[in-house]
Amino acid sequence: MKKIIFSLGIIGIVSAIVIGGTIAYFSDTETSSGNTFITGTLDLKVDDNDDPNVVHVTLSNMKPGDDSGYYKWVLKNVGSLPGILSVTFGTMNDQENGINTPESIAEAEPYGKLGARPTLGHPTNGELSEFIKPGIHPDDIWEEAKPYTTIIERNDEEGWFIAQVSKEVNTGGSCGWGPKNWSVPSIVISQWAVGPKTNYGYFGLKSWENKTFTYGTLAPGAEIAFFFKAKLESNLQAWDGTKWWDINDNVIQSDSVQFDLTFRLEQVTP
Ligand SMILES: [Ca+2]
Ligand SMILES: [Ca+2]
Ligand SMILES: [Ca+2]
Ligand SMILES: [Ca+2]
Repeated sequence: MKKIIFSLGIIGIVSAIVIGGTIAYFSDTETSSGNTFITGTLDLKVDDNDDPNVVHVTLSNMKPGDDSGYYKWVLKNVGSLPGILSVTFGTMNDQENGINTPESIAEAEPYGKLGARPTLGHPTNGELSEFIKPGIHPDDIWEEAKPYTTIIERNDEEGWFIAQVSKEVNTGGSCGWGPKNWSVPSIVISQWAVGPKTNYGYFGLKSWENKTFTYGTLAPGAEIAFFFKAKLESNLQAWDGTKWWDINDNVIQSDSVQFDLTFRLEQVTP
């Protein structure tokens, strides 16, 4: 019996090598004294699609109180080697899309004098990304999710935290990584502070511009989902690192923001 199992094991290994050879994305064969070495593959698929692993997100026509719901992308390592998976938020392409009268009045208000933007004034290319919240304040995590949520890192001045959620429960509005069959993330990346740039840097979605979040190692054949959610509070306010200031909600009228998400699978270096 033992012998039979052993033989099957050999067959399994042989067929795995043969299959690996035929589906290899790139392959390099070097022969020496009858031994063959075949290079492994590193290949990421996003929602079953191949490179360039970039998705475009457009947020427009939003109004205070809106919630985009979760965007979800399933990432799969279809190569033969483990890889380090990460996502990078691209440049926030904010657009003013015209300024109507209420927006013009709001944008003329020197809310910077309240401390949020002392010298910069309003950007003329729109400011939606500064007010979009890709997260939730730790105190606002939904009650049903609290017992399953463990905060791993937290920075209240910059307004973010990272948490681990042990059960498929909705924390109430954050992005991150999660099992592909879940509808919410299990590793929550939260940016809850919004508003114009301060000494602490940008807040809101704008603070994720050109930022990379690493998931960790994705084994060959493994899948994980990335979740993204955008929210506009029903009353726009600005965080300055210590407190909130009221903002005239009309500053974001007709504004839109576009950005890319780039998923990357990189070789694990020993
Ligand atoms: Ca506008
Ligand atoms: Ca503006
Ligand atoms: Ca307001
Ligand atoms: Ca605006």
